[in-house]
Amino acid sequence: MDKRQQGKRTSKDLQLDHFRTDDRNKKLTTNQGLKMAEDEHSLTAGDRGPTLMEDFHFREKMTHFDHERIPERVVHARGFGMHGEFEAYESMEDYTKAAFLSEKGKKTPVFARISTVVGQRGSTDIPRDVRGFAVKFYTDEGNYDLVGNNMPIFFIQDGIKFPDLVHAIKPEPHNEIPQATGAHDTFWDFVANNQETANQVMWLMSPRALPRSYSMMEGFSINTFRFVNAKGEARFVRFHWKPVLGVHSFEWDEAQKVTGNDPDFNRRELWTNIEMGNYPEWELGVQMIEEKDEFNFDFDILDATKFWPEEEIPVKIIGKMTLNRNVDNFFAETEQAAFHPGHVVPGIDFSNDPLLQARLFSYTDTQLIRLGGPNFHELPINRPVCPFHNNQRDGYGRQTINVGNVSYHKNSLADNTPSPASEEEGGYVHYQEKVEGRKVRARSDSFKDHFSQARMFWNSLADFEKMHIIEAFSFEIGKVKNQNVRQQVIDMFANVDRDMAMAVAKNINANPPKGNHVQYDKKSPAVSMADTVRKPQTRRAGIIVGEGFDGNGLGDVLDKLKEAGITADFISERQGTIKGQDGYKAEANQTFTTTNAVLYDGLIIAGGTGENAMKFKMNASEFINDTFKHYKTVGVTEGGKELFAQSMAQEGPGVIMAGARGDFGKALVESFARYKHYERKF
Ligand code: HDE
Repeated sequence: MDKRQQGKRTSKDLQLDHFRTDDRNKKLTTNQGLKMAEDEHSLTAGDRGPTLMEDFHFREKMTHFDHERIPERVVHARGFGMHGEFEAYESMEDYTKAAFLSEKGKKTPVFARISTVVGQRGSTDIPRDVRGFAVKFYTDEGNYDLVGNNMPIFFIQDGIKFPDLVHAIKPEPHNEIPQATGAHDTFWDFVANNQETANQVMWLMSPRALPRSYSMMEGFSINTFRFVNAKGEARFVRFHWKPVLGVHSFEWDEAQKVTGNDPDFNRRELWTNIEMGNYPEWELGVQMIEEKDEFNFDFDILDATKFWPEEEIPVKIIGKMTLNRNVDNFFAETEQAAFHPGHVVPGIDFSNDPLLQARLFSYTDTQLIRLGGPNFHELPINRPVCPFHNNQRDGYGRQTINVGNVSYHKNSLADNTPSPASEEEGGYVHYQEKVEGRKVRARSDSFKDHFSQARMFWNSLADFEKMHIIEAFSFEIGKVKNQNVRQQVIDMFANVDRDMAMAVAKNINANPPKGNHVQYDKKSPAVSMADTVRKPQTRRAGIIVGEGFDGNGLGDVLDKLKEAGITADFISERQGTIKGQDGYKAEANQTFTTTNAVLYDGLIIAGGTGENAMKFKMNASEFINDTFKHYKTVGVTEGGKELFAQSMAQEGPGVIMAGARGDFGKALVESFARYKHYERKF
């Protein structure tokens, strides 16, 4: 509790105090509070005899252990949660009566959980996958959950297809292979037979599917919601989270190696940065469409497989979220957090987006099995910070002790309380949208263009992103065994871009695609990562040092990196003090085996050697080659030039040679801020 300072704490944090327990320096007891004199031996009849039935301590301890696991989430099983705060930049009263957006500077506690979708709870942080981006706002008017993803669109248009999609992308049911990836027959079979997936699949093949950090990815509501103001006027709205550090991603080769070296990379990175006070931040933006303009676009604004181009519908930035506190207990907080897009507050309402409508059913339903009954709202992490009163009672694990004999409405015994609140008193009133129609199982024709926007995405990308997509398709479809499915996918994506499909067909030895792409020339530059924000903060440098390294050449590099917020590890063949020339010393905290080049945003080569000179060279070369291949910074001091020359790397963009460009440290910081040097050609 030491890190929590009175005064800076949110209402949620203070509420959680009632549930926190610190077991340090306490006597061990049973769950009934009985102090136990022994905890290492079962109660037995004689020291070699059978265990006795009356050993309540053994039974309690073992029974609790036997029941420790709950089902993991059916999707988004692997996630990472953090506490923080949201601050509104201005009053949004003209658009919504939501109190947490009503005043400039108003702060609201939040809990965010970022997740992968497909992999199981124990899988990796860095598969090619969509990331979930769920935020619970503990507002004065009740919990508001913004449950989004890191891409602005989804695979399907109607939620009734969600079980099919998830069955297809999860490991195949007969052998539960492969884990955390869509690179297998059933997923691509689903894609080819459900062509509404085209747009989302293009995004999934792009670098967006491999975020370098959770703090370097966007978040989107995807679904269309409504803002409603106090006058009852409504607008359609979609939400965006824009990371302050910009959008940055791994290469696929890099991601696979990160998985091997540190499958917890993304969560470890955020945990560590939060502990160090480098808090991840995102600005919240909204795109709004007037009701009268509902049909003024060449896509349907209720279709979750379409993004709203930012150039046509600008994003208004309305606040900032800062995540500034790690959880005390992963299970109690992150695992038990229950999000739901239907947790809304007055001023936020739904649209008829058929994907959203299905979600409004699914989330409560899934919590009932996962969290074991209808009282999951009482779990500390899920409790609103405002009071809640109704006539619901009982159920597994009920904690609230409702006093009195009335648990029904209407009543006279308790004077008709708890009573509904009027709209003026903050009561939620659903937007009175007029609806009429025949009951049909059908989809509007306005949902049927599956390729124009997928092509718009392709048209808007930089060369490095297009190359990434071709390589991703080649990997993923290259893993598909069924030739028919492979060909169907190639033919399908020729609708997006014929040359792209041709290139993939060549790589996987499929037939050239039939047909040509749709004629759609519009672009939306905002969907490309090319012009993103580039900052040095939270970047990681590895400095290779061997015995006799060039300490002089490093000069003030360490200070410059630190000033810029870049952390550095010294890497050598062993941990401990490494002696350089001219009396310099470095404390190597990592070795070629405890770490790997892919875990850094760039390397600095300070030269030197090891006990086995050949092995040192081979290790250093491998580190340099990977860093260079993944377009990252390679800095070389005078004494590091020999090691650099022995690698496959070459001078060029992002390779900073000491002495060549004035201030070495400054040039390195700029290069780390830039991160990837895609101008580098192979
Ligand atoms: Fe979810 N989704 N989803 N989803 N989703 C779940 O709820 C579902 C969809 C998203 O960190 C489940 O508590 C359906 C879109 C996130 O705990 C489940 C459909 C988007 C999380 C569920 C979708 C999301 C979930 C599983 C199609 C982005 C993790 C566990 C109609 C806008 C929340 C759970 C967390 C989790 C259903 C589609 C985001 C089964 C039926 C689109 C971030 O209820």
